[in-house]
Amino acid sequence: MERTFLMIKPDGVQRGLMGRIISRLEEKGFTMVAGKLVRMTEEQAKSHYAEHVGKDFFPNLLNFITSGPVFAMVWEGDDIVTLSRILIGKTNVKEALPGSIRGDFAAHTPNNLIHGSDSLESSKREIANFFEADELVNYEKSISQWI
Ligand code: IDP
Ligand code: MG
Repeated sequence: MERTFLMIKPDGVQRGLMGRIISRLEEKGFTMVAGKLVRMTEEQAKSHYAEHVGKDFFPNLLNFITSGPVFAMVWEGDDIVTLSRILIGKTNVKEALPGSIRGDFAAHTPNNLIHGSDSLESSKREIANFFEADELVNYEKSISQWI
């Protein structure tokens, strides 16, 4: 069982898509183990997107991601790092297929609604950037045997 960091970006919060995005993840069979609405600090955003600091789109990304609240979450499931990225869809909106969250709801690459960790290593670092260990809730869903 893996855990990953998923975050509804400010556009998803402002557009009222939190519920629909969370539904997609629930319907897939994943389990939310932590979630909170937060306004990212500049320092937290630079740490979260450390690999992109210095790229041409970074100033816009930093401005966007700190422009309003985000809904930060930790989700659990088998192979969830890979599977959640498929559910989210490709970064470039021109490549994000219908059926994926970005494919269905995002019309511009910078405003692509949701973040998902790209590896297990990233997920650990990103989770620690938002949550204390005791904020993650361990529980079993009785339906899990059917998923
Ligand atoms: P990801 O969110 O699919 O992992 P990354 O390459 O890690 O994509 O980029 C982080 C975020 O930066 C993207 O989700 C998107 O919001 C933004 N971004 C990435 N590439 C571009 C670009 O070429 N132009 C504008 N924004 C971009
Ligand atoms: Mg990324």
